[in-house]
Amino acid sequence: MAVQTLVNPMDDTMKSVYEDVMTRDPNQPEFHQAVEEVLDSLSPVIKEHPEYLPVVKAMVEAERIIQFRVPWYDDAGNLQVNRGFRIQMNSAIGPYKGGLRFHPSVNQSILKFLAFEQVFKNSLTGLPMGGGKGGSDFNPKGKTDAEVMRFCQSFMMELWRHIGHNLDVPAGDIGVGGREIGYMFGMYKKLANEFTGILTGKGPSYGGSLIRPEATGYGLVYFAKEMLATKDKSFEGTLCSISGSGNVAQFAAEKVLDLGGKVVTMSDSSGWIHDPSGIDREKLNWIMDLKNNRRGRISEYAEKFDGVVFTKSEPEPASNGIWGVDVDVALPCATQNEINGQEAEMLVSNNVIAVAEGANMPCTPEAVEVFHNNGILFGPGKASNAGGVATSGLEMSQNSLRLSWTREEVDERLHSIMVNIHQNAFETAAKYGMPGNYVAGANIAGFLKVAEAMTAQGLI
Ligand code: NDP
Ligand code: 2IT
Repeated sequence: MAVQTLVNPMDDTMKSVYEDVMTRDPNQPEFHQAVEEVLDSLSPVIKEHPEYLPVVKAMVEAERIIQFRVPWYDDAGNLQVNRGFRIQMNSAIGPYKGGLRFHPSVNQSILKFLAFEQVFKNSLTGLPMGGGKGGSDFNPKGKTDAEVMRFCQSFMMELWRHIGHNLDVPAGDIGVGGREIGYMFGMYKKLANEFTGILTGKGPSYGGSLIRPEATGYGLVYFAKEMLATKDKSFEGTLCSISGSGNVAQFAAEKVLDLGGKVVTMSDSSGWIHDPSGIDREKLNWIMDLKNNRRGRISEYAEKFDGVVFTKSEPEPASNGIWGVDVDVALPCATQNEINGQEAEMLVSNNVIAVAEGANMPCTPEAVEVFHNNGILFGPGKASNAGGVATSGLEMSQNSLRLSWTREEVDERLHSIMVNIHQNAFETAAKYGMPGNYVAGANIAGFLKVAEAMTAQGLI
């Protein structure tokens, strides 16, 4: 049965908010895309709560945007100059919280879309975290450790004055993992002359939470498991395609294997591999070493293991056929807009049961419409990938308490947060007349908490 979607659902009030957003920042297509989807979902809420219209108008404007120069010296002694950003989007329910992305494509539009989505995602976790995002157009690929360290130190030399453990707590995202967090933490500690939980995703020896590296991927699969259960299905025996081979993709694959599924694809920005015999634990460990230690390309997997086909992607993003593989569950875990309408049709024609977003906004609006119109279970990133930031919230709690929880304790909390997010999105969608539409459910549930807090605080 098709999920009830709204065709041109934005009413006139929401349309005027959207037009203002586009007029103010006409060159920010990713931000427009993220805002449009939320405004589509909110029309029925504003009908019920007209007092929340000013909240919507305020929420589409960042509380503060910081942009700065990041000068650093490469190994040859040449000065390189990058651009750094931090978008402090909304602090109504807690300190700004969200990752840092280092990728050549980074600009205000991409970071504003990510910061905007983060506000709703963080609200859904039930933890006291506002929304933010930051990063740089720095490309870590091909840089030496020493160059990455000098870049991170220079980046933090400016960012440190704008953040704080009760003000804004960054973490990782694309291109920012344990290595970069470590270098930035060290610089912050030196400049501020204090040891606090200023960043999450830290190493376990200096205040990091166990399970934080695994959390986004594990949480994604916990969420997808809940979606499948609504149709009396499970991961046992399912075929899964995963895109990306970074942090989120690696641990999504691990959890799919734990639950008895078979992963047949992974990718990076140069292409994708199809392994019909399945990426088992041993092969996944090999990928983790390839990507995390040797920093190699996924094409090497096809050279190493028999029966694997590597397909080059030209140009980005990574797809170019990956979504044509016949699977039951698809987990896009690379980057934004990696599944378009046509690719969604390909998944549907292969009878995909569920698609859950590990990446932020990997499915275009056309793709989401295809899934909804064909009754495919669809988990939007702000719900399905919230496990990462939720566990960052748990890292902040442990830092404040000055103690560490066990793996089992953190994993249990992560699991129950994902079950709650699923239930909240599912029930909210039904309550507002769109049963099965997790996009509407997540947007509305995330919004209501922030709207109440902003209203109580006087919309300043
Ligand atoms: P990583 O940098 O660890 O991995 C990113 C993966 O995606 C790599 O395989 C990379 O390929 C590929 N990729 C990146 N950009 C592109 C592109 N433009 N085209 C094709 N492939 C691309 O990042 P994460 O795994 O942390 O992040 C992946 C996604 O998940 C992002 O959308 C991020 O915002 C989202 N996310 C991350 C969370 C986290 O906790 N880390 C939490 C919630 C969401 P290559 O190796 O060639 O660069
Ligand atoms: O998109 C995301 O939720 C993240 N990159 C994680 C943010 C965080 O603060 O852990």
